[in-house]
Amino acid sequence: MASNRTFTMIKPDAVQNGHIGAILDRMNKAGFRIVSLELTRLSLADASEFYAVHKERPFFNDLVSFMTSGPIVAAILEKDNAVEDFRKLIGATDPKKAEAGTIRADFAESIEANAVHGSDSDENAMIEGSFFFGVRAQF
Ligand code: 3AN
Repeated sequence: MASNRTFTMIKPDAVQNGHIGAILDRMNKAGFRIVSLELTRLSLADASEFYAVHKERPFFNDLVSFMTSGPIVAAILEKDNAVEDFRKLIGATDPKKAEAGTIRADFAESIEANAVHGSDSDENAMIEGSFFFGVRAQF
Protein backbone atom coordinates (compact mmCIF):
# COMPACT_ATOMS: atom_id res chain seq x y z
CA MET A 1 0.00 0.00 0.00
CA ALA A 2 1.43 3.40 -0.96
CA SER A 3 1.91 6.23 1.52
CA ASN A 4 -1.11 8.07 0.12
CA ARG A 5 -3.37 5.55 1.86
CA THR A 6 -4.69 5.22 5.37
CA PHE A 7 -6.77 2.67 7.23
CA THR A 8 -9.92 3.42 9.20
CA MET A 9 -12.57 1.64 11.21
CA ILE A 10 -16.00 2.97 12.06
CA LYS A 11 -16.23 1.60 15.60
CA PRO A 12 -19.15 -0.30 17.24
CA ASP A 13 -20.62 2.82 18.89
CA ALA A 14 -20.96 4.71 15.61
CA VAL A 15 -22.28 1.64 13.74
CA GLN A 16 -24.80 0.98 16.53
CA ASN A 17 -25.92 4.62 16.47
CA GLY A 18 -26.58 4.53 12.72
CA HIS A 19 -23.73 6.82 11.66
CA ILE A 20 -22.05 4.70 8.95
CA GLY A 21 -23.48 6.71 6.07
CA ALA A 22 -22.84 10.13 7.62
CA ILE A 23 -19.26 9.25 8.54
CA LEU A 24 -18.41 7.81 5.10
CA ASP A 25 -19.92 10.96 3.59
CA ARG A 26 -17.60 13.14 5.71
CA MET A 27 -14.63 11.11 4.47
CA ASN A 28 -15.69 11.44 0.83
CA LYS A 29 -16.40 15.16 1.14
CA ALA A 30 -12.93 15.66 2.66
CA GLY A 31 -11.45 14.16 -0.52
CA PHE A 32 -10.79 10.56 0.55
CA ARG A 33 -11.51 7.85 -2.02
CA ILE A 34 -12.67 4.51 -0.64
CA VAL A 35 -10.32 1.79 -1.89
CA SER A 36 -11.56 -1.16 0.23
CA LEU A 37 -14.66 -1.37 2.45
CA GLU A 38 -16.14 -4.07 4.65
CA LEU A 39 -18.78 -4.36 7.37
CA THR A 40 -17.46 -7.02 9.72
CA ARG A 41 -17.00 -7.95 13.34
CA LEU A 42 -13.72 -8.37 15.22
CA SER A 43 -13.05 -11.57 17.16
CA LEU A 44 -11.29 -11.30 20.54
CA ALA A 45 -8.12 -12.53 18.84
CA ASP A 46 -8.43 -9.92 16.06
CA ALA A 47 -8.96 -7.03 18.47
CA SER A 48 -6.14 -8.17 20.78
CA GLU A 49 -3.76 -8.38 17.84
CA PHE A 50 -4.89 -5.08 16.33
CA TYR A 51 -4.38 -3.23 19.65
CA ALA A 52 -1.35 -5.29 20.83
CA VAL A 53 0.67 -2.06 21.14
CA HIS A 54 -1.66 -1.08 24.02
CA LYS A 55 -1.62 -4.43 25.85
CA GLU A 56 0.11 -3.07 28.96
CA ARG A 57 -2.28 -0.11 29.24
CA PRO A 58 -4.98 -0.15 31.94
CA PHE A 59 -7.71 0.31 29.34
CA PHE A 60 -6.65 -2.63 27.14
CA ASN A 61 -9.26 -5.19 28.29
CA ASP A 62 -12.09 -2.66 28.11
CA LEU A 63 -10.91 -1.55 24.67
CA VAL A 64 -10.87 -5.13 23.31
CA SER A 65 -14.25 -5.82 24.83
CA PHE A 66 -15.71 -2.63 23.34
CA MET A 67 -14.22 -3.27 19.90
CA THR A 68 -15.74 -6.78 19.83
CA SER A 69 -19.14 -5.63 21.14
CA GLY A 70 -20.72 -5.15 17.69
CA PRO A 71 -20.05 -4.76 13.99
CA ILE A 72 -17.44 -2.35 12.66
CA VAL A 73 -16.72 -0.96 9.20
CA ALA A 74 -13.12 -1.35 8.00
CA ALA A 75 -11.86 0.73 5.08
CA ILE A 76 -8.76 1.73 3.20
CA LEU A 77 -8.85 5.35 2.03
CA GLU A 78 -6.75 7.14 -0.55
CA LYS A 79 -5.78 10.81 -0.75
CA ASP A 80 -2.56 12.80 -0.91
CA ASN A 81 -1.06 13.01 2.59
CA ALA A 82 -3.75 10.53 3.73
CA VAL A 83 -2.53 9.63 7.22
CA GLU A 84 -2.01 13.18 8.46
CA ASP A 85 -5.08 14.66 6.76
CA PHE A 86 -7.28 11.86 8.08
CA ARG A 87 -6.06 12.35 11.67
CA LYS A 88 -7.05 16.01 11.32
CA LEU A 89 -10.48 15.04 9.96
CA ILE A 90 -11.22 12.68 12.88
CA GLY A 91 -9.87 14.92 15.68
CA ALA A 92 -8.35 14.13 19.08
CA THR A 93 -8.73 10.69 20.72
CA ASP A 94 -10.82 12.26 23.50
CA PRO A 95 -13.91 13.78 21.83
CA LYS A 96 -14.05 16.47 24.55
CA LYS A 97 -10.71 17.69 23.18
CA ALA A 98 -11.55 17.17 19.50
CA GLU A 99 -11.84 20.33 17.40
CA ALA A 100 -15.35 21.40 16.36
CA GLY A 101 -16.36 19.93 13.03
CA THR A 102 -14.19 16.82 13.37
CA ILE A 103 -15.78 13.37 13.12
CA ARG A 104 -15.05 12.55 16.77
CA ALA A 105 -16.40 15.90 17.99
CA ASP A 106 -19.65 15.19 16.17
CA PHE A 107 -20.10 11.42 16.56
CA ALA A 108 -17.96 10.04 19.44
CA GLU A 109 -19.40 9.23 22.86
CA SER A 110 -16.22 8.96 24.97
CA ILE A 111 -12.46 8.46 24.79
CA GLU A 112 -13.07 4.72 24.38
CA ALA A 113 -16.21 4.77 22.24
CA ASN A 114 -14.70 7.36 19.94
CA ALA A 115 -16.49 6.55 16.67
CA VAL A 116 -13.52 6.02 14.37
CA HIS A 117 -9.98 4.74 14.15
CA GLY A 118 -7.32 6.31 11.94
CA SER A 119 -3.81 4.95 11.38
CA ASP A 120 -1.09 7.04 13.02
CA SER A 121 1.69 6.44 10.45
CA ASP A 122 2.22 5.23 6.87
CA GLU A 123 3.78 2.06 8.26
CA ASN A 124 0.79 1.30 10.49
CA ALA A 125 -1.63 2.15 7.67
CA MET A 126 0.00 -0.59 5.61
CA ILE A 127 0.07 -3.09 8.49
CA GLU A 128 -3.54 -2.39 9.49
CA GLY A 129 -4.89 -2.40 5.91
CA SER A 130 -3.18 -5.72 5.24
CA PHE A 131 -4.44 -7.10 8.56
CA PHE A 132 -8.03 -6.63 7.37
CA PHE A 133 -7.90 -6.90 3.61
CA GLY A 134 -4.75 -8.91 2.79
CA VAL A 135 -4.13 -9.00 -0.94
CA ARG A 136 -7.51 -7.32 -1.49
CA ALA A 137 -5.84 -4.14 -0.15
CA GLN A 138 -3.63 -3.94 -3.21
CA PHE A 139 -6.00 -2.82 -5.96
P1 3AN B 1 -6.06 7.04 18.45
O1 3AN B 1 -7.19 6.11 18.11
O2 3AN B 1 -6.50 8.48 18.53
O3 3AN B 1 -4.83 6.83 17.63
P2 3AN B 1 -4.66 5.58 20.52
O4 3AN B 1 -4.02 4.78 19.43
O5 3AN B 1 -3.81 6.22 21.55
O6 3AN B 1 -5.66 6.69 19.95
O7 3AN B 1 -5.65 4.62 21.30
C1 3AN B 1 -6.31 3.58 20.63
C2 3AN B 1 -7.71 3.47 21.17
O8 3AN B 1 -7.65 3.17 22.55
C3 3AN B 1 -8.47 4.81 21.11
N1 3AN B 1 -9.09 5.03 19.83
C4 3AN B 1 -9.47 4.65 22.22
O9 3AN B 1 -10.60 3.90 21.78
C5 3AN B 1 -8.70 3.83 23.24
N2 3AN B 1 -8.09 4.66 24.26
C6 3AN B 1 -7.00 5.43 24.16
N3 3AN B 1 -6.73 6.07 25.32
C7 3AN B 1 -7.69 5.67 26.19
C8 3AN B 1 -7.98 5.95 27.55
N4 3AN B 1 -7.22 6.77 28.27
N5 3AN B 1 -9.06 5.34 28.10
C9 3AN B 1 -9.84 4.49 27.40
N6 3AN B 1 -9.61 4.18 26.10
C10 3AN B 1 -8.57 4.76 25.50
